[in-house]
Amino acid sequence: MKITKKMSDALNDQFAKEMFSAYLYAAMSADCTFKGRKGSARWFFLQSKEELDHARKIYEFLLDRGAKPVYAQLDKPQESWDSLRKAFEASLAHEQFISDSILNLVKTAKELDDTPTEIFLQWFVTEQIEEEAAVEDVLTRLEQVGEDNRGLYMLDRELGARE
Ligand code: OFO
Repeated sequence: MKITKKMSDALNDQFAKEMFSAYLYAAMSADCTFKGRKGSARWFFLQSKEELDHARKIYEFLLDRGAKPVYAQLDKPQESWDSLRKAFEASLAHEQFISDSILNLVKTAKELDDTPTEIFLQWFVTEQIEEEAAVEDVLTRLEQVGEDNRGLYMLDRELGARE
């Protein structure tokens, strides 16, 4: 079932957004490593890897539907965040942006009567719920810890236990 140009262009835009997500989280990981937050660095590094998997799913779907994945030029991500809390707030804002983008893709697939793409996107809709919830959970814990250095140290260690 060959895909329309409009749908493949929209999916290629999403492919670029997922690649940027990987780039953004890699930058957050580097910033945390530099500042001695090794646990958070690991958390963001694993998140970056997950984003590459998201991009890969779109890459494979495009090829399966007879369209070519295109590697777009990516923006330079921010390179430093004032605090762990600021980094996770930026992460939540980014995930909300990605969720909106996925929902717009679903709309486009519906308008084009493209059922395979609509079904393919269901995984991303569910994934976005999980991603937003995971970041919100970290933000709640950061709020509880406040400026307490020992609490921040413990939380950083916990984040480093992410599988
Ligand atoms: Fe963070 O979910 Fe993809 O982009």
